Amino acid sequence: MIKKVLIANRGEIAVRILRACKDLGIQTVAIHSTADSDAMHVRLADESVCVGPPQPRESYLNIPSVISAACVSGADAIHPGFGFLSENSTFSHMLEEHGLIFIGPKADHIAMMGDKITAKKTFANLGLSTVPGSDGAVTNIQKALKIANEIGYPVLVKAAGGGGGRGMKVAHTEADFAEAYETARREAGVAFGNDSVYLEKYLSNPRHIEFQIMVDKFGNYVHLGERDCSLQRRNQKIWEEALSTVLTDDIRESLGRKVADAAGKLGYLGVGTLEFLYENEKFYFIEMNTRIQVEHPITEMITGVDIVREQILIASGKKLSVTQDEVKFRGHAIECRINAENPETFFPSSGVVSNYHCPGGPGIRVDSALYSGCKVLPYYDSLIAKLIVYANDRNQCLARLQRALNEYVIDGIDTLLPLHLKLASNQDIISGNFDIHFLERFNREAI
Ligand code: MV4
Repeated sequence: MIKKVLIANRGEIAVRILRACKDLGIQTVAIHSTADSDAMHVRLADESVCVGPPQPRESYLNIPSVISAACVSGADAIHPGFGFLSENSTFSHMLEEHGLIFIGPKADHIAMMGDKITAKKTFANLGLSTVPGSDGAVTNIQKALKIANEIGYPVLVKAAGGGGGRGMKVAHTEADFAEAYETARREAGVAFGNDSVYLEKYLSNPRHIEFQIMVDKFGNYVHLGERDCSLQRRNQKIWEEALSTVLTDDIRESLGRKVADAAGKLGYLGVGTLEFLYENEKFYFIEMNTRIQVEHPITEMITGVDIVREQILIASGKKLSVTQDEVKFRGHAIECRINAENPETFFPSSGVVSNYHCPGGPGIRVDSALYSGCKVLPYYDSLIAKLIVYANDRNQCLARLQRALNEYVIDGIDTLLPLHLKLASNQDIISGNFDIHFLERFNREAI
């Protein structure tokens, strides 16, 4: 069993991982930048190591500093959380060479899923349906145009190195195609150092639905159902739900089994998420994430499985603590991401939280590193808290969500709390009538 974990992250996810370690009796080491010495994750850890200046590149992303911190503190494993080094296959490979355990999948699988073309091919070969498109990379404009015409417009040009919505261009007609293709290629080359692109039919009004899976080293695997993450803005999810209102129990069971079987056959290790677009009653696999996700708590609430604990157990060479038969879905959960942003312009906000009161009571979970008097810093991601609400059904969950949002006090900075209050009472949200474009329309109509 792992005895000491270094948490290579900050903020709410570092605190979340610390809590799982404490529940398992595992010692914890926090790392922090010079700007974060008073941060909650540092206070709660057994030990802490400063790894550099405020800029992430020089601290939380500084591989030699992070590995040195693990070596001097005697940690035997590193949990990367999400963002930062979590999907860096070089980092995970380097840990192996230092005799350190990376709490995450094998380096090969991280690299494989980092290349969206390889990921798509891999899961298509394992029996998942994918969006109609080019067979792999397109390498010149003439061939690309011919394939785009065959697919039929609108066509999406996607970067192999992209993902999470970065490096995509839509061509609505044949006349638009050359520019979309050239721009996507050029931008991908600059952003990812890889100008490889592929083509897909553009789905105009999909929902974003993802399945959580876990695989141990004995080849046991399960899925934990799906999350509906359609409410997003510029590819930043704002509100997530489990389960989705669009899946029947039968579809969940059959697609869930297909997804888990595919991960099992691949010899994947650890937890992962397979992303799908859902349109006209069909699911299309698009990408796989090889990290713990921001929205994992809603799955924890409806299944009772502690996914971070499972990550640590899997990395320690233990068996999954549940079989598929033991996974039961109960009730409904919603997560609201509380970002330090202006709720209308989404402009990031920083400063001191002058007063903090966090909601509680039945069905409420808050994952956050905030406290009264803490600083919200401009160097890092604006996610400062996650309000996770659970109830027996979706309507009760929405009622509790309103109750909790009204109770929540975060003074001194702008937050998305007022936006969430509006969403929680919006008729389309209440009816479950939304797709990935809902928030753009909602913001436009609000002005
Ligand atoms: C798409 C799509 C429409 N058609 N692919 C954006 C994030 C990346 N994971 C894939 N994305 C999309 N791929 C086809 N063929 C629309 C999106 C998309 C999107 C997907 C999920 C959540 C939010 C999104 C916002 C804009 C576009």
